[in-house]
Amino acid sequence: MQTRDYIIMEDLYGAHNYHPLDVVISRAKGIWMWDVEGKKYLDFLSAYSAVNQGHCHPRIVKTLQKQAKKLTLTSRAFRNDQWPLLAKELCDLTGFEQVLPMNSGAEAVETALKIARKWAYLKKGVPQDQAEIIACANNFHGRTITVISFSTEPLYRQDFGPFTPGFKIIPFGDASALEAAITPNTAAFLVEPIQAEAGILIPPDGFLKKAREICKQNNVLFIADEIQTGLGRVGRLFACEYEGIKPDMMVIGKSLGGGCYPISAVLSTRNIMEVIKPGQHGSTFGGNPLACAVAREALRVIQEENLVKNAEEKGAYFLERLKTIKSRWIKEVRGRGLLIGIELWPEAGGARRFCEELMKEGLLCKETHDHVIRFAPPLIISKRELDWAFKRIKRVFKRLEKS
Ligand code: IF1
Repeated sequence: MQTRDYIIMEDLYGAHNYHPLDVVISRAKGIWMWDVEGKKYLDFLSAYSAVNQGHCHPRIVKTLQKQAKKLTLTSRAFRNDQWPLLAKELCDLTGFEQVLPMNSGAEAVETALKIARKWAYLKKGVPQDQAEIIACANNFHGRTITVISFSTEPLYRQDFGPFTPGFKIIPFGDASALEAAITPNTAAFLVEPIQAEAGILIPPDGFLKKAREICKQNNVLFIADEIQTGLGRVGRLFACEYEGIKPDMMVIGKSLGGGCYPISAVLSTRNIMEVIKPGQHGSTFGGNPLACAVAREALRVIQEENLVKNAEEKGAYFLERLKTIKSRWIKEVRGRGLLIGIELWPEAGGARRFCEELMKEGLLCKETHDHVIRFAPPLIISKRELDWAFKRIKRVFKRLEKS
């Protein structure tokens, strides 16, 4: 079968909830991917930061294989010998006290919201069913009905109502709006420290710190969604570190599974986590030994291969190089670590056609919304490989400007 055959089959039998680039990948290693015809590409997306450690990382794959032969699933009806170790290692790494394991990012976000509501009733004394949670405009936290209930993107909400009540929206980066939105019934403030899907939007300096203080003063939980920004992507282990803040709850996912296995988690303090009692929340696959073994190795790889530092250094280098591209179509180049966006003016005709041209050059990336080209290579990338990519990006800008 060739590329075209796979595409025809996918479009016939697969639901059309995506509009992927027309490339069919069958193999990948490190930062490279190969399509079914054997053409090689540089992965400049990392499955939306789920493959920070690089594709098929030998250590992670080996751990996956070893654990798969030993024990894969017990459910939480019984205990297994991997989950306690992952929970402890995550706490040691992050400074949180307890972890609740789930599978997908959206599930972990929902879990954090459930904990926050219960905390509001049990610990803060909010009257039953009155808890409010504040989120930010242009947020992205996943696709479940509750999570899209506080999305501000019509595309994600259209015809999916009725929605879950109890959410309020403030502009991203506006601390006084947060302060004004808080009432005695506010349970939590949920925020992405950098809004990735919204177009790699970095909040004004001091916003997260101020928001954190406001939450503390008002007995409101500060929940950071580090699902995409976390685990090294932005040049710190977590994006919140840029402002030296520690959330009450943090949600992680994506490359926690090393690109091999889905796993997500909510981290918090004992005092908050203890509001959840046996039977009140769970998941068949949450905390399964296969996921936990993979996640433990995925975390070790991030630390032992210095991926956080590499993301910081290579990201800064690449950002500077991108800024040297002279094009009337570029509105702004911005990013932190290896989460970088090029925002185009509308005259550029949309980011999608740039991604399609880059694909022809052997570089795979994905636009976000209409006008931002997003770059997020695996964190193992070298300077030489970034130079390779840069040459092609520059070439594509030149070519499209002429056409
Ligand atoms: C898709 C976006 C990225 C996330 C944050 C929670 C989740 C995500 C900050 C939910 C997921 C993914 C979902 C994926 C595309 C991708 C994405 F463009 F849609 F926004 F990365 F930028 N919080 N982001 O970024 O995690 O349930 O998917 O495991 O196609 O929906 P999930």
